[in-house]
Amino acid sequence: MKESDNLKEISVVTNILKANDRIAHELRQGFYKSGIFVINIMGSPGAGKTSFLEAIIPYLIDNDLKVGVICGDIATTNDAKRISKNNIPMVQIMTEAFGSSCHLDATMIHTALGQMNLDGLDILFIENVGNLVCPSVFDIGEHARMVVLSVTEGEDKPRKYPNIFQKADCVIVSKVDLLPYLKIDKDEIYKNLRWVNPKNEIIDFSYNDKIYLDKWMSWYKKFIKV
Ligand SMILES: Nc1nc2c(ncn2[C@@H]2O[C@H](COP(=O)(O)OP(=O)(O)OP(=O)(O)O)[C@@H](O)[C@H]2O)c(=O)[nH]1
Ligand SMILES: [Mg+2]
Repeated sequence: MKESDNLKEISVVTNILKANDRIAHELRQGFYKSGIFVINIMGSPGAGKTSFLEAIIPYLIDNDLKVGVICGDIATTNDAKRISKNNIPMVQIMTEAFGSSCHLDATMIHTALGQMNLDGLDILFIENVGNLVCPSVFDIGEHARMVVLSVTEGEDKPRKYPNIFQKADCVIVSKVDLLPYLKIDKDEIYKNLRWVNPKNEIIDFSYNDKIYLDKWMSWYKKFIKV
């Protein structure tokens, strides 16, 4: 391959990201005008993204907030089925229709919004495709980024996949109820998260205990005021 071919490839990737960022910027402006706060939830496959949503949605509804969800997966409508029990506006994106993409992008979100009733929504959660790498590169018009990191993934993941944690506003350390059964040092997970990003909020989570939802709510209220 000639050096000039390499350069062409780089410029194509740059153009794709630029086009994505333009659409994401327009989406964010639209959300802002409609008073919808948008949270992009990322994390490894099985980290507990949907479980967090299953816990937080009824809690937010009880707090008089209107919530919508876009779920992203390569295949299946499993997550949508779990979330739909709450009877809220929601859409499942299956990226196999977009070449089995390992992340969501702004065009997919734009398409999904065309199928949703956003009237009166306060919060729109977007559950990204399970992956610790690619979702961090694509702006999807969100106002905040959350990463769900389960304690079963090991202490070193923030250092191995730093980008996603560097760009996060909030990290949920999930499945803490399993700690007594694992050889995992939670302090070490926190230390590694702080090492890659000293600023983001870190909140423990287990679907067994509502106290973690109160902590998330405190972060949310603080964040939307800034
Ligand atoms: N013990 C325990 N298990 C959990 C917790 N949260 C999630 N799990 C389990 O972890 C598994 C994966 O959870 P999901 O919520 O489907 O994970 P996800 O990140 O949405 O997965 P993908 O969408 O496939 O990437 C399920 O079997 C959950 O029951 C938790 O707080 N404690
Ligand atoms: Mg899920």
